[in-house]
Amino acid sequence: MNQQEQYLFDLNGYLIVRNALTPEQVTDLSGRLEQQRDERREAISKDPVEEVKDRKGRKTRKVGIEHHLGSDRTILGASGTAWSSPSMLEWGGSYIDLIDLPTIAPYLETLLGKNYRLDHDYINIINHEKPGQLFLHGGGQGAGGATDLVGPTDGGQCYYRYSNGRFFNGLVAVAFELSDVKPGEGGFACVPGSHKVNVELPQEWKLSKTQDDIPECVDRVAVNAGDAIIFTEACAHGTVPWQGAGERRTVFYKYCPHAVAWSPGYYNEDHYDGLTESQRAMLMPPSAFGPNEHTTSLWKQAREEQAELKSLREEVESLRQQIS
Ligand SMILES: O=C(O)CCC(=O)C(=O)O
Repeated sequence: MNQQEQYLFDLNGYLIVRNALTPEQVTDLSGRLEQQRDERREAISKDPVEEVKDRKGRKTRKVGIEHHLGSDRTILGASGTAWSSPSMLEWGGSYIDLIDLPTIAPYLETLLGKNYRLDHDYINIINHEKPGQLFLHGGGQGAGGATDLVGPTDGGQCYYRYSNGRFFNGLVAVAFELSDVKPGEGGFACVPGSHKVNVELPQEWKLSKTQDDIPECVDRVAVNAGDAIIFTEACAHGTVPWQGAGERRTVFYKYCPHAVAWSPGYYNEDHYDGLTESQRAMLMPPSAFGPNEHTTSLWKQAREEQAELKSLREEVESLRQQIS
């Protein structure tokens, strides 16, 4: 991350990394996504209720799943434990490579420090059928306010600061664009500089149902397929309603320091083959100690217990079926 980029990030709270992905990676990510969408459409047509649970333990309905794939990691998988929440990492290929991408890693290291972790991932798809609306959220020093999406639980985790020659961020998002987003079409937007603001975003600016309602202080960001937008969650941001002919498909990987946790669900590194040491460290659950010998063995034991629980549950279920 060069001096100019550091200056712009500190000034605006976001940065565009051009060609962060190769055309081959865009093709691979898009292909795997479309395969998932096809499979889900088919599954939903057969069974409209998915075997997933929301944060209150209720079964979630199919609605929106096609447009909001992957996980904000508040949805649990069929076994209903924090280690089983679905993720786009399950799609393999380039979705695994994105965990620790060489074109992005130097930015994350500068913005988060050496030991950071992947907290959650998801994909957002907007098109003329589901254009979405702009809901500005985030805001430095809790300036999103009490009605902010992260406000009610904001214990200061949505922070941004620069001191002693270092950046400090509570959550850094990387938005990988799989399609071109031309000026005026929609997509990522933010209030530049709001990661340092001390006054709550005016209520009437938080929600814009159409592009005409959007306040002037908002930057709307045009990008090409393969570009990545890196932003601090502390910058008030959201998605501009879509007006393009095609579709915007954006993959989000969100990172934080090891001591910070946003998601109540953890990645289970044992679910993925061939991970590098660095990728494994980034998937590790949170702790102030970061990845080291002690935490590695602690979490390994927790994963083993999780696997045992899963197999015991399967055994009980099979006995139950034999009895009934
Ligand atoms: O659509 C976008 O780029 C913004 C997404 C967003 O608001 C978020 O991930 O918190």
